[in-house]
Formats: sequence, C-alpha cells, structure tokens
Amino acid sequence: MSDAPVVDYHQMWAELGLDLPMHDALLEAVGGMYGGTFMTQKNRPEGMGYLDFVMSEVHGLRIKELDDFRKSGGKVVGTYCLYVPEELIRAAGTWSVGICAGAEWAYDQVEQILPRNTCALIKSMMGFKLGKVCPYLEESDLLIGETTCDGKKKAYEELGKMQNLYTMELPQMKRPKDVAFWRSELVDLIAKLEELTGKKITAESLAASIKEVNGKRRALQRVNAARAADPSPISGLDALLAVQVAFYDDVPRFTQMMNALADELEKRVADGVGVAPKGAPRILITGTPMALPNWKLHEIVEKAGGVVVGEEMCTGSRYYEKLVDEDATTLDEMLDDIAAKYLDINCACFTPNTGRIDDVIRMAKDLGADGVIDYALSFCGTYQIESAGVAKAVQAADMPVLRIETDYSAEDVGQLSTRVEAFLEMVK
Ligand code: BJ8
Repeated sequence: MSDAPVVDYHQMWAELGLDLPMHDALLEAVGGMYGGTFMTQKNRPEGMGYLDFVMSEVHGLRIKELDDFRKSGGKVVGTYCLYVPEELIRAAGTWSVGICAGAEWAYDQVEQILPRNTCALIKSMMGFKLGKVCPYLEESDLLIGETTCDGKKKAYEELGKMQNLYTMELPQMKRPKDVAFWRSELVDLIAKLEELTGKKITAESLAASIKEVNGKRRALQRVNAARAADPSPISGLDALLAVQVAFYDDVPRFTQMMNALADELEKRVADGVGVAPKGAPRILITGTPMALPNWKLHEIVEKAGGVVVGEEMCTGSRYYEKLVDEDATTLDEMLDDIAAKYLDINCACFTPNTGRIDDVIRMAKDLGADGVIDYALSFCGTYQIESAGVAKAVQAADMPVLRIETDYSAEDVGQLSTRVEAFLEMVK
C-alpha cells in the first residue's frame, strides 16, 4: 500500500493500555479484509491511494498524530453519532474522532452487560472498549454520547462507567421548541468543552471551524456527485470508505485529498471512464450507518456486478449533504445555524421522519439508481419499522426495492448474495 518504512507502534499501543495480542489479531483481520475487498477492485481512481495509505496506518500514524497532539496539551473528543456537532468540538481547539463500531469483537464480554438481542453497532461499540482494541477510544479525553435510540442511550450509561462520557439530550421531534431545546444543549456542550480545554469558544474560532467542516463536506459532495454518471467513476466501496475516513482523519488534509479525488473523478466522467461497465445495475442503499470496517453489503452488491451509486445513511449523504450557514457573525447566530442544521438530519430516532423518505426518492432519481436496498441491522427497531414505509414509497416511485436485515457476521453472506444477485437481475 505504501513504500514508507514500517514503524513498530507496539510501545504506543501498550501505553494506551491495549490488549496487544488481541489488537494484533484485529489489525491482521481488518488488513486481510481490506486487501480482499478493496485492493482486488479493478480500475480504481488513483486518488484512492491516499485512503489506502490512511487505512494501512489506521492504528499507526493517525494515532501517533493524536498522541503527539495530546502530549503537547491538546484534547481529543470521541463521538458516536452525527448529531454531535464537529464544528463546536473543533472551535474549542479539540480534535474530533468518530469512534467506529463496525466489527464483531469481544461479544462474550459484551453479552455479560448487554442483552444478546442488541444491535451489532452497539455491541461493537462496547466490544471495542471491553476488548481493549480501539486506540481511538483510549486516546479520547472525553466521549460524547447522545439520546438517540434506547439501546445507545442505555449502553452509554455502561460505557460511562469505564470512560469519561458526557451525554447530550437530543429531542426526537423537530418542532420550533425542539430546535430551541437542542440549541440549549449546544450551549451546555460548549461549557463542557471549555471546561475540558480551559479555552473559550469565540465567534472567530467557531466561524473558522464552520468553514473548515463545510469545506470537508463540500469535498465529499463533489466526490459523491460524480457517482451520478454512468459509468460511475468510483465504486460504492471506495465512496463509502471516503465517508468512513472523514470521521477521524485530519480535516484540512482530508479535504485537500478529497478535492483532488473529486478533480480526478470529474475528469473520468468527462472521459467516460468508469469502475463498472456502462449499464451495470445502479443501486442506492438506505438505512443504518456502516461504521468501519463494515463493508459487507457494498461488497456483496459490487461483487455481484452492481455498482452502489449512493448511500442515504449517516456514513453517506446524511453526513455531507447539509452545511451550516456561513453568514453569521455572532456566536448566538452561529448556534442558531448549527442547531437548525443538525436537527435537519433525518434519523429514524425522530418522529415523524418523512424527510428520510423524501431524501431516498430524490437521491435515487438524481443518481440514476435502478433500485434501492433498504438496510437495517437486526434489533434496530427504529430503522426496521421505517423499512416498510421506505419500501412502499420507493415502489410508488416505480423503483424496485430489496429489504435486508443483517448484522456484522459473515454467516449470512451466501444467502444475502443470492438475494442481491436475484435483485440485480430484476432491476435491469
Ligand atoms: S443519527 S442513525 S449515527 S443514531 S443501528 S445504534 S439507531 S439500534 S446508529 Fe445512528 Fe446517530 Fe441516528 Fe445516525 Fe440504535 Fe439502530 Fe443500533 Fe443505530
């Protein structure tokens, strides 16, 4: 993946308190998965070399950067949900990392605390902590949870017994009084961040971080807009990876590299260069987020000859589509804008959540999708219940839909592949 000399990070991982044999096993498993899933793809954009490098150093160089930052007095804040505003975290001078939870780990320990019938994302979130294999968690001076679904909310109570964790209360409706309440939660978050860092968030620092994070989202918008072309210039797997990495990479560097990737994709589109033959079945996926290293469904679709052209999910359009207004000049106005932008995310924890269905139909049309796959993790009640309504709306828009319920295990890959293959046959 890279010609850089191999550095041994075991000392750093040991200082973080990781379980070294288990962590080595995790890295080996994820490295093997990455090689088999990503490096075997044909005709990838050259710009993906950056993300290949980031992934090859996911627990190495990036953790060293966080480590150095903390040793020089900086603070790192770990988050689990899209509603926690990255702009505020950065405006406090802290670095934000999205903690991934996309692989089965230490479930035997997890199930001593949480019920077996808990969604894979929550179990993985706890498993990485209990199994002592996530350096991002251990580098976090503060974790920020949120009251989204009941499972996460209660799991945060348990996680908070092991690590410094602060929970924001997220309303679950979007009336003006809910926006006002959410804004008051942002004010409390500012106080928490200022207490952590001893630094004040000012209008200047917040304006700068709003611009910076918007810049990152705009770069991802460009990358994803290119996927409307047929043939698509980038695979769904690679586009998904870009959003997954957006949660923890250095913001200015990532933005620059994603803009360079977008330049290349736009050139590919102009030249008619794609990753799959023109006319390959085009699929939009909607549903629960796919945290690193959850690449299961995309891999199944693309190995079956389809191409994923969009993700209506938190590791997709919900992350990059909406921006915070940049015109405000006072801290108060900026908080209004941040509260409005974030409460406009369409998560199934909200009622009603019809905006998500509108987004699915709009994206399917804009991206030229031939079919939609609705993806829900087992035991995720909110997304599972929304699934029937999503399917009905997609069918009413004259598009085929496939509903999938799964988890992080490989056990159902054969069965899912058969269903996806039949679906791809049908959509074309
Ligand atoms: S904004 S989708 S990141 S809450 S899959 S843990 S909902 S039982 S992840 Fe989410 Fe924020 Fe919403 Fe996005 Fe619960 Fe469902 Fe598990 Fe989930």
